[in-house]
Amino acid sequence: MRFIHAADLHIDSPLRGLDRYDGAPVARLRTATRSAFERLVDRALAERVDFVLFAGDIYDCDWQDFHTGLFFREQLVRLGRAGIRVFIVQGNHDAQGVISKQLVLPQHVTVFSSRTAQTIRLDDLSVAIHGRSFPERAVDEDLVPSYPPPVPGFFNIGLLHTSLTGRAGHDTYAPTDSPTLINKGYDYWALGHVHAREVIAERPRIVFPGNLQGRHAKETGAKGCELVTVEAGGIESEFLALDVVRWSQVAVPLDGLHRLDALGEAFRRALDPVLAGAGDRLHAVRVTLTGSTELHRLEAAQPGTLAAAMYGAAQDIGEAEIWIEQVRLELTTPLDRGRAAERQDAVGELVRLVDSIAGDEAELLQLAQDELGDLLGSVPQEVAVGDVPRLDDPVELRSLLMDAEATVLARLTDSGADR
Ligand SMILES: [Mn+2]
Repeated sequence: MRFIHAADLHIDSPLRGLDRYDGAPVARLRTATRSAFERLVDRALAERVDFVLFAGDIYDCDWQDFHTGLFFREQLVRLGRAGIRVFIVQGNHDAQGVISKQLVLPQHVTVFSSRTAQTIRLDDLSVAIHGRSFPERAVDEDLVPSYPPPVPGFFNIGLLHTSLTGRAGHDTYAPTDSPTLINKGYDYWALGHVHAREVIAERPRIVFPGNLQGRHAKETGAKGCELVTVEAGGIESEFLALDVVRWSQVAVPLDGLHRLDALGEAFRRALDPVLAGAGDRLHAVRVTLTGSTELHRLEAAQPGTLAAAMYGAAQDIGEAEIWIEQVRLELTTPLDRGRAAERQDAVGELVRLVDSIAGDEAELLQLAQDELGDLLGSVPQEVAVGDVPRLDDPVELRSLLMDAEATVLARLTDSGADR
């Protein structure tokens, strides 16, 4: 017996703010959640699974129109034609109270009720599937006590949307804990809600498969579903990567690199682990340049130089398609600060000032608030996300201060880096 367990498809999730990226592959990013789901159906057919489980959040929110629901239904029909049954619990994003439009699903699809937990017996496979949907977005109670006891002699599966004891970045819904799940006596808990894949326990097997397709730079790494084979009571599980766009965050250390033409190689090295075995998809990469380099001075004299160098380096990579989502700078200029601070000129004065601010966290935070608070407060919300320094983060503020110092030093000394 084989089945697929997936969750958090978030089909047609709106990707906000793409317009501000020059040259973003907008169409491919927008259709990625759909394409990943089509790949899931392809694999289900190829692996000839007996059924497919969806542990909630198939949709991101109420549909704009019927296209979203009809797309999902069309893919379910493909499964039905191959005799593959489908079982669904609704989560916080696609709770009955969230999706206002109605669409009748095909016969081979079961959506669990939100009023009580139910058990569906598949007698031909000796499998019992227990589940309960979310009636509304917010479910505060532990749903597990309402789940029926296991069916003796059957392979028992619990289908549940939950945050468990809480997970960073995820709202708390239908909270429960692993002892409660284990004590239920089921063989497999097919969980959903948490977007990072996590195997909670082996026996019984308790798994968050993660979402099917990453949607932004914080949902990094391979995304997909679980392919589970049950034979003679043993469970074999395999993760299937189905994402068509893979998000990554890559740090490129530039310490000791002082020439622009060395950047391509440094980028390539940093990217190697990301591309290993995963070249056949679009890679969306957030790049952070770190370290102490003369190139910081060049950037200060001609802002945008380093980002352009990264875009150029991405163009040179032949075996995979790379889109650089953003280039962040966490750089310092190599400078003998001790000696510079002793100078009795503008350079010395600047370095002493910067050192004193950087060394005093309270002053740093105060300065940021005084100088930047009003300015940042007036930036529109959609611009502000991700791009604007956080005024309460000393690390980010120090980096900003070093950028400012490099800019002033470049003006004072008028010596660009080696080009
Ligand atoms: Mn959820």
